[in-house]
Amino acid sequence: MHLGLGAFARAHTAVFTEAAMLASGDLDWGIVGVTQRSDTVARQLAPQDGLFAVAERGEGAAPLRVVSSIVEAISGRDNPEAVVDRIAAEATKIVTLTVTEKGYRIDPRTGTLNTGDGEVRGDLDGRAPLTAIGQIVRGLQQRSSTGAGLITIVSCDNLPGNGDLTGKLVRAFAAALPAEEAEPLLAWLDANVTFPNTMVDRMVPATTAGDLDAVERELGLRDEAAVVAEPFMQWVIEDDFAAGRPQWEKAGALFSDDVAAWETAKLRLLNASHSLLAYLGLAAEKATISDAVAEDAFYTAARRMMHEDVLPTITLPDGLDAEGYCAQVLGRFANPALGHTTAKVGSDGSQKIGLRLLSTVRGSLDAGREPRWAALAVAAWMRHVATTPAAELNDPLAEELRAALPAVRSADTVVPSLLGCRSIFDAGLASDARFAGLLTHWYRIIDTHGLDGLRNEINHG
Ligand code: CS2
Repeated sequence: MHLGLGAFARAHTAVFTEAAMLASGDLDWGIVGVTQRSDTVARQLAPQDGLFAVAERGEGAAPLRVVSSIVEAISGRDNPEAVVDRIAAEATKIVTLTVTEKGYRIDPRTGTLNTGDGEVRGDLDGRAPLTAIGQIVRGLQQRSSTGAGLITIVSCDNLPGNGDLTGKLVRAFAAALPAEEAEPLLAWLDANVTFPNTMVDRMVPATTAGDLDAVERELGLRDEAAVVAEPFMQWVIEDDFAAGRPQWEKAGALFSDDVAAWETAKLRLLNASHSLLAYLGLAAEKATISDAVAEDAFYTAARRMMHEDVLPTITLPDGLDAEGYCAQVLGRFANPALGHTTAKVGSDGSQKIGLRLLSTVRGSLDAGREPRWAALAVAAWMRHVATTPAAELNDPLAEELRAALPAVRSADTVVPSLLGCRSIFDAGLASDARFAGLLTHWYRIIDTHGLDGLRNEINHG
């Protein structure tokens, strides 16, 4: 089962799974994909028998590939009972998920499931579940009563300790059920379900109409579910599977006991500089990440953030060379054929900056250093929030952010107002004068001196 059948899942998990099956000859696997909020991909894949093309873009691109590992695509919104039944089915051995940060419905104040969230409440109250965690728990609950046996839940989202976190959320949901249901279910979960941690990596932009036309010319067929992706792909997985798995290592996945270190490195180096470039790019009207990184000053800011703010605050996994990794990441951002938009990477900032950037800010401040570049990224995000027309801000906390913003918007008013959002900044960070000073400094430069001011400050400040 795969929950969250977006472009990333098709270009990553489905490709790894098919490649593993072909390389190992173990053909007994197939993916039932579930779309979460929108049924578009399920509707696109159904008449194509689940087949779709992956078009790699950029240097080293492989020829167009038609992927056949998805055997069924269902709309979770329209068929929630089917999702529960499939998770409960004896034939299902693994549930993978790519539902994005916001799909986990975490309460940022507690770090666990937000049981006050209306959708989570709806699922807890017993309707056919619509949230990912609700779907998993209801499926597992049914599984526990039919004796369908062991199963593995694999989060493939950009969250630190994504497996441990998913296990925690699943248990929190189970514990919030009436006691007579909760107790046996929690005991069953302990004995029957594993939640390995993973780190996933591949840049996959949203497919455009132009991409579909290009694929049609190459393939000679119209493929409504085609995806484009960079050539690079990586998957690091903790080998903790309760009921078997495809031999993903034969497709290049790395099984490791040190996934946490891989995930931290990827989130704070790659995703953090992706966000930095997205918000600087949005401020300077650059439509794509490759346009943003082509601006020398922005390239410098990303590079210096990685080297000066991030690397001193993390421990790299064995086998990862810092210099090589950072250079490779910047090279991947520069891929001009990918068309990864700054708007897409800049979306859902409230869900991303804490994990990607504030972790580095905190680590640097604790060590007595100024997180100059990570603060630039946060300031650029703040300015994006303050200058984007209310209806256009693509963020699940848009309402809360809008309510926090002052009527008159300048560095001196926006920074303290947004720092007051406890869903994003904890009290310690919000009251740190060094951090506030850096944010105000950068915000003012972006706001009043524009691109030239930024160039000047980044290069000579
Ligand atoms: C990006 C990621 O949209 C975003 O927030 O930073 O989706 C990024 O492209 C992937 O994590 C790369 O593996």
